[in-house]
Amino acid sequence: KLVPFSKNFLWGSASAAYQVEGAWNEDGKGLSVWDNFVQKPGTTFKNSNGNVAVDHYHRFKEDVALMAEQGLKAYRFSISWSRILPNGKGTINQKGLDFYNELIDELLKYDIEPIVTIYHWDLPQALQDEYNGWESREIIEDFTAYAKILFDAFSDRVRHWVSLNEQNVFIMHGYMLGSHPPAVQNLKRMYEANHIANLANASVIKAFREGGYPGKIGPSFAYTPSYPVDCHPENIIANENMADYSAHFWMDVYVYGRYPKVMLTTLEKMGIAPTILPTDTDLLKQGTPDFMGLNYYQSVTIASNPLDGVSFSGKANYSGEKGTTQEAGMPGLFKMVSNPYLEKTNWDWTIDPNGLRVCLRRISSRYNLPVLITENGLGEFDTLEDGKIHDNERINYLHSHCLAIQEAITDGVEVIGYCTWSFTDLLSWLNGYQKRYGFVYVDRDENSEKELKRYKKDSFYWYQQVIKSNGQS
Ligand code: BGP
Repeated sequence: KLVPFSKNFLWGSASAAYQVEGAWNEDGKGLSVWDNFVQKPGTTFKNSNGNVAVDHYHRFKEDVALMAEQGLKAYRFSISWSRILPNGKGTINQKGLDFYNELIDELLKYDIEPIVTIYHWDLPQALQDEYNGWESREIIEDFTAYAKILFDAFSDRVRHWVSLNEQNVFIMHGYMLGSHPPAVQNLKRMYEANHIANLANASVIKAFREGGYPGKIGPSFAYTPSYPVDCHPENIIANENMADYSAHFWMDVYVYGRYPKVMLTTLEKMGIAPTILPTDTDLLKQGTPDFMGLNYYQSVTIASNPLDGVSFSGKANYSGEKGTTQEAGMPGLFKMVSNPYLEKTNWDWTIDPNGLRVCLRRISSRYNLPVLITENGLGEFDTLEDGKIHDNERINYLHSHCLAIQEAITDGVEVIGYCTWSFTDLLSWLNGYQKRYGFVYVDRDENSEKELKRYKKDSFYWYQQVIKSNGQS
């Protein structure tokens, strides 16, 4: 028998500043690395950008009213660093603080709990220019100072803070795949930048504690759990490599303040291990999270990969043409292969609710932390017909994942809440506007903003019932 969701379970939905706000150069906002990156032709799908996005900056009251109509208990959004500090540090832009103050107050008016992400990838360009952003230890102090401004301004009303969103994703895309800014492809620099991001994350959590602010704080991690393709010993080891490489390498540092030994040894052998100073370990151990934020979309299946095998240089599917993803992996460590038991989306992401249960159980058992699911959802083409959007696939996806959460709760995992990705449709970083995730359809093409009218999808009403019945429907 399944254990019911707790009475104060946070049924929520999520977004990120760059993906919804627009107003990229208004009211004193400074440039972010994404504002710059999208100017270069060919960096995103059909050159889509967040200059206007879905204009949440000007329409947040309309969006929050829709959240209230749906009955949301929580809304996770991120703060644009360069809206608060146009140069990344120094003078505060009061209009930036005003915007988020108004947004928070508007949410609270309807009893919607704000969950605030401090960093969702839009690094101030000024810091990239000055010292190469995440590659310099100077960012630790600047990121902490920025976070303290937010704690001072909003912690009277915010109870859950997300420090870094998907460090594993912005670091790997930024420094290995070259598909996010600063679009570097250099593993040595990647592991250095990653280590510095770990220190910055810990420093912010430490500052939160030392400041005596109320509430809880933790990072959001993009956990893609992996399964061995079969029980061949080489595939079992490949899957162990993948688990260390893609999951423990980050979460162990957040929680235990140290890297998994086997992975570190591998990086040392390759000459790409980060420089770890003796004082770093102290800082990491002082900045451990209150909860683990979990972003879950899909699982992967793993096989062994010889030293001259596939790398991550193959084509990724950013267009929605099913079956166009090429095999990828780390030579000598692992590669990803198809799972015959799982369906895939048009972007070749597996649909695997059981994978969410696996993540929840593993986080709970390995780290003994409560979990806040900060993202989960289905990206698809949706069609607007007579003002309606029949997104049954999304309903099925979310429904099966809610069941998996309940199973994990029954297994003994403490789950604080569930934020679907996303509330309104929004910009997908590399996949443009045609890949939609929202409960609310926004009428917008890749390169034409239309009138950005909002339409409630079928899933909007479905989730309304889920919230109303506290997960019983
Ligand atoms: C996560 C990000 C989100 C969001 C989501 C969907 O990695 O935190 O910002 O974009 O993935 O991914 P995509 O837009 O690539 O489909």
